[in-house]
Amino acid sequence: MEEDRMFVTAGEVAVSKHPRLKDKFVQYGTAGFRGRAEDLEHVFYRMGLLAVLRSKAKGATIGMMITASHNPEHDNGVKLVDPHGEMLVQSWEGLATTLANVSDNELAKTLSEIIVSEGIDMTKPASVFVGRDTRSSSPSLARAGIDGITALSGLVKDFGVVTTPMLHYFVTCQNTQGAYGLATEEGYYNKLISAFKKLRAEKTENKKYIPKVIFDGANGVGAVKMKEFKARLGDSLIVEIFNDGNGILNHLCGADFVKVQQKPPQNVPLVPNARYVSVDGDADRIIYYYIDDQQQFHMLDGDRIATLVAGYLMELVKESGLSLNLGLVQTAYANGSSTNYISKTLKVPVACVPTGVKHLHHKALEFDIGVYFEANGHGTVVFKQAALELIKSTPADLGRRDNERAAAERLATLVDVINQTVGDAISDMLLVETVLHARGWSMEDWKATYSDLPNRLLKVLVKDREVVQTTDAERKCVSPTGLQNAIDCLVSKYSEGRAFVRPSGTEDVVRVYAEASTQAEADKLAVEVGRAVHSMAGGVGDPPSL
Ligand code: 16G
Ligand code: MG
Repeated sequence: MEEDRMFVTAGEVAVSKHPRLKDKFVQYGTAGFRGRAEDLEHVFYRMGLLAVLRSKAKGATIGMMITASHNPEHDNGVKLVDPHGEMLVQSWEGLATTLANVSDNELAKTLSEIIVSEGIDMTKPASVFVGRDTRSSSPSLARAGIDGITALSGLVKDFGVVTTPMLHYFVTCQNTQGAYGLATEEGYYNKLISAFKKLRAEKTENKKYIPKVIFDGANGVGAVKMKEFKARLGDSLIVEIFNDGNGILNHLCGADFVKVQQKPPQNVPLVPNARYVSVDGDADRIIYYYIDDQQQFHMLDGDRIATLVAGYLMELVKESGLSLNLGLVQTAYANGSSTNYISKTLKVPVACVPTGVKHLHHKALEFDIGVYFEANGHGTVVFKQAALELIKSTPADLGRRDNERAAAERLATLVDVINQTVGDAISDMLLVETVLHARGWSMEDWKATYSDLPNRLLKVLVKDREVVQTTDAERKCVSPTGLQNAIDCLVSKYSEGRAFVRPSGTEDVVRVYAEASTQAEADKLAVEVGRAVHSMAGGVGDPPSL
């Protein structure tokens, strides 16, 4: 059969151009495949093959993004993007893992097995959009991926260097026949920036908002694309770009560095009360921060962005008189104070799901308007189609009051500032800037909405992280037996104490999170819980300390 011949050729290309050199197991995890770039060439080739099968299976364009996000420069990674910009469906993660690990000789057979098990019609066309970050290994790995796509006669559109959320956006635009926007860079900039400027044109009373941000691009694609935004934003928002690509990617800079180290990045001038943002290596995460008059550092992370945005959207929904339900989705990492503030003060319902964008995104789709954010700065807002139609038709509905129509109009414009397909650092920045502008807030005003509970993150090296298993959105540990009891006992000694442990999806470690009423207590609780993990879950090396 035709496909058998094609699969044999795909196997031959694997052997001749992208052979699997080491027998090292790789797994498609929460963010696709990640690891040392030099070990991954065959994986990229095979993901090109799989992208073609996925495209045929869905009858739609699929995305292939080459990035290792906030990992060091020497790493790389690949993830596939499903037709509506979602992460690859979970059932295919297993297929990806299988395909990546078989020997070159078994490749043709494995491809045949996949088309049988998934009922794929190989006569259907296939189209794959490819994007990559700025890593030095990305061009050649993208080439390997593209070789995989062409080996199975898939159509390729190579977008070159783009942020992860831009690629998600292009895939969605393509599969909605342009209804979501144009699948081009210019289309993307235009949609976001014209909505942003339109909202800016409205006056604000409070002059505490200053239209200027200092931007840390992590020496990655975020800096490259922010330059494009800056050129188009004009004086609607002044952006000063640092870590713009002259230094090492993600090294002592970027959103992950700032979030984990709780300090400003390198190579950025520190001006008291100025507004700072850092994005990560593929620009799908963002963290805000500032330095006060006493040189004290204050971080406004994903929880803060979520509460700011959800609070503002809630106000617009109420003002517009539309009956739309709005909810916020968080993970166990969300600061307890943010959950309290949003649910008790702002009265927005909150759901908690396991870590990983796919879980948050999926849950958010259950609301008419779903806001989701991980504390680490990844998040966005998603709108149900019916909700969107209602919002967009309200401004012209003369049966409604003027203030209702005006609020709906604002909401409708705000929708276009948002990249709904996945968390997008730059789009999120424009969204935050819009809300701060509308409220006339300084960073201090934003920060004053609630006080974070002090917290500490730790990681514990273990022989096998899978020994630790959790339930209840990772908030309870069910294995090893007795560990949850031990955690409960430790937590009960602390005022406002809370702690949980979970196996990392991206590193060979168990993560520990603890919060308490003071930093010293949060630190102590984290260490105690870390030691319990170390002794009960097969810790390696010394028990954790700070
Ligand atoms: C991945 C996830 C991110 C999550 C992180 C947790 C995606 C696209 N990314 O980067 O959402 O916060 O993993 O890492 O889903 P961990 O499992 O090592 O703690
Ligand atoms: Mg990222």
